[in-house]
Amino acid sequence: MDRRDFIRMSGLSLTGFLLSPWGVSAFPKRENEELIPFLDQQPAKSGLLDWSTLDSFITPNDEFFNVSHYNKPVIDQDTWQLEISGLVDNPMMLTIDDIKARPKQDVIFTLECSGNHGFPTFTGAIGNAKWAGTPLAPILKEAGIKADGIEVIFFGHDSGVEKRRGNDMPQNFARSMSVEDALEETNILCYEMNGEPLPQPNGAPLRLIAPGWYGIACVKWLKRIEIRDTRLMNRFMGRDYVTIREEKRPDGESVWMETSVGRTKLKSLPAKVTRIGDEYRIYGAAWGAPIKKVEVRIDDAPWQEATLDPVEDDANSTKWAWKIWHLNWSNPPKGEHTIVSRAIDTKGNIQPAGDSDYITKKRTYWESNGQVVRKIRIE
Ligand SMILES: Nc1nc2c(c(=O)[nH]1)N[C@H]1C(S)=C(S)[C@@H](COP(=O)(O)O)O[C@H]1N2
Ligand SMILES: [Mo]
Repeated sequence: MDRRDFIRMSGLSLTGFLLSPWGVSAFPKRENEELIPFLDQQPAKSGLLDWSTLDSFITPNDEFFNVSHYNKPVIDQDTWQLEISGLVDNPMMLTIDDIKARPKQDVIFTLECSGNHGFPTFTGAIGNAKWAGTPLAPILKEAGIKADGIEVIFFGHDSGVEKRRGNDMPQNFARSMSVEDALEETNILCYEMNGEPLPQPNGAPLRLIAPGWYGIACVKWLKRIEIRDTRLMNRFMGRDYVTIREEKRPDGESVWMETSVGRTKLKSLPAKVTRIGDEYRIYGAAWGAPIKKVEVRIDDAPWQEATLDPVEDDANSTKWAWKIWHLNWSNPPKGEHTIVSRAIDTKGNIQPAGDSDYITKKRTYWESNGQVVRKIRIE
């Protein structure tokens, strides 16, 4: 039974595809399908996404991963205020009611930790949620960034002691963006996740959601937004979350690059394989850039184009969300097989192979967007 049969049988949709509760994307699941575990399947780690059971476009709040580097502050919403200060004409203090009274904007955005796939056991630091809040740009414009302001620093309430050059420095978590990047109209100050109040581990009462950026940019438990005239080079901008890569120039010269982790990179993976009788199906996801197509290679066969799960006409609402895909695999021969996927973006860029120079000459674990190879045995 294919998807269309299922839709007909369930009588849920006349529009050609099954709408999720979010109305934007279904998941191409079939009834009564049996999961065939990958041979290299790691036991699901608690707190991380379990790809082998992926069956929903939206990641429920209680299954969403959490990453934090210091403490996880519990904040009293009633006394909390957001400070907007530094090189601005009109410094501001905003209560949560002030923020909720402002225009509301939501976005379905796949948040991935840039360390995801940096280690064999760290592969589920990703989730897709509908985030809602108020746009950041109008607030920055009301505050009036002065002409010499170039840097927007987002401080969290969480803090730790950083040791540098003989100093013990208690510091709040902080990440920054250029003024130009911070003013992008997609950025929101977020207080709602999947229709519920933003959960405490995800940054309540308020966090930045920066669609198109790795998780590290999306500062939780916001305390202060400060405009300055110099670049921030703290731990999270200039030490950790710095990718070291050896690159070769056309003349063969080696150039070692150190770059701050920022915007997401094109990525995909095969998430799980199921079967109904001899009708096998490979499911996966692709994200990190506007996806044009996903291709799958089984063993040494040519790349085959996977089917992207249809989304509503208003592609804008899912522009920043992962694309769920599947490939039917009928009557696979018995024995061991490898399955690998590669995403291709609308500019024609191809997700790099795991053994490409781009990936192997990267010496740090962040931004690991190489192709993911899975192994499976068909009995
Ligand atoms: N204040 C603060 N914000 C933070 C962090 C943090 O440690 N402190 N961790 C960042 C990292 S590395 C990631 S991957 C995301 C994780 O968001 P989540 O916990 O909602 O999944 O939050 C980011 N925002
Ligand atoms: Mo992260």
